[in-house]
Amino acid sequence: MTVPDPLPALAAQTIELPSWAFANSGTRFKVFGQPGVPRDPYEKLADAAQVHRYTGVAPRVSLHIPWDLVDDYADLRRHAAELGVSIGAINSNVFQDDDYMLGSLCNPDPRVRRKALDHHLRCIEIMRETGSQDLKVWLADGLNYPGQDDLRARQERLAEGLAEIYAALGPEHRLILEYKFFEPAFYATDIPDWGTSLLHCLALGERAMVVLDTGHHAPGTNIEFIVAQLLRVGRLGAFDFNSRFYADDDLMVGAADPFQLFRIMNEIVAADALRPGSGVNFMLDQCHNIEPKIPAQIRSVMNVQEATAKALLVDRDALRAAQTAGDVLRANAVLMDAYNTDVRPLLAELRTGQGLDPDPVAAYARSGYGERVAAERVGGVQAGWGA
Ligand code: PSV
Ligand code: MN
Ligand code: MN
Repeated sequence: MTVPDPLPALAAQTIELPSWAFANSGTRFKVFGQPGVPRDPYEKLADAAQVHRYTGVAPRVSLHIPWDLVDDYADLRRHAAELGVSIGAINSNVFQDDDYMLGSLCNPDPRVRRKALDHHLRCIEIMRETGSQDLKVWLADGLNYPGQDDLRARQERLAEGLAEIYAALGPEHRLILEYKFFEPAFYATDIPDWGTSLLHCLALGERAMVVLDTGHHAPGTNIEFIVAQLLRVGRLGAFDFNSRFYADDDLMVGAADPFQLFRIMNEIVAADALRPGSGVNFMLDQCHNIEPKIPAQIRSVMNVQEATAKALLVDRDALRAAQTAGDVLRANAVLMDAYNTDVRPLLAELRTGQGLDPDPVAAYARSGYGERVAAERVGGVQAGWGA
């Protein structure tokens, strides 16, 4: 077996947390409030910093604007630094206002398009104020009925809007463009798939990259193929990791299908895209509706680490030899050997070596943080929909 030591790669890995995962969230049927949830973006960062404290690999937090509105972003940036974290991607939210009922950048009304553009320009200012490098664009734009609007005209409006946004970015910034095949629109979504996202990115320039949200595909889609394809052309900008059983469920990554997560991370490792600086931002996009949020984020980070560790244990030489020899069963066995390895002792060793508790969930529970904030904080905010 010729596998390099996985510990250095695991030690260098980072995972970005979503601010909204720490706020109250739910389905369209009910939002269950939890005690101690953050009342503002400052407290969301404090909770995210707990995840980093016990895992050591979650040093950035994505913000969603306007869910995370504050008066002074330089102050929020300082607050993050004091907590040992930094601001990650800025998500431009152009789906909450009544004005956006028929879309944002694709809306047939130029006034609404202008409003959506101006919001993105404000998000770019916030990137400058917070030191964020990624503008993450996900649009809820789409159609519910055939004939409702002109499909091609909407693509032209989209291309025009994205070009204006891209031109406003600094050379240190990236535009990362997310796709989703349905919801909230049910007949046609304006950026439904990786191909549409990639076409727009290619037209924009080399700092435009695709975001792959694992929950945004039809059931049965081979997501690792998309990962491999985007890596080939250097346009995989980021993941929004989560799990789905049926639709865009936003459950904990690795909970529904840990084997899929392994297959994705296997493509990442095979293409040497795990390295910091490889251009792929590993983010979570999840909501914890019935489970406690901070431990759920800790568990999610650990699930990504476990899948990564298994991918790093794939014997690449043996795999290539079996593939070259056309040995189907051997090639599959090499992959499955890695997947079936219990990597928990390895990750415990990693954490101990970093001065962390080998069991982050237990260490967090022992800290008493959850009980403390439940006593201190009254009136936590809702993550988004309806907020
Ligand atoms: C849309 O479903 C999405 O995945 C986008 O990333 C949004 O920004 C996010 O959810 C909000 O949770
Ligand atoms: Mn997402
Ligand atoms: Mn989603």
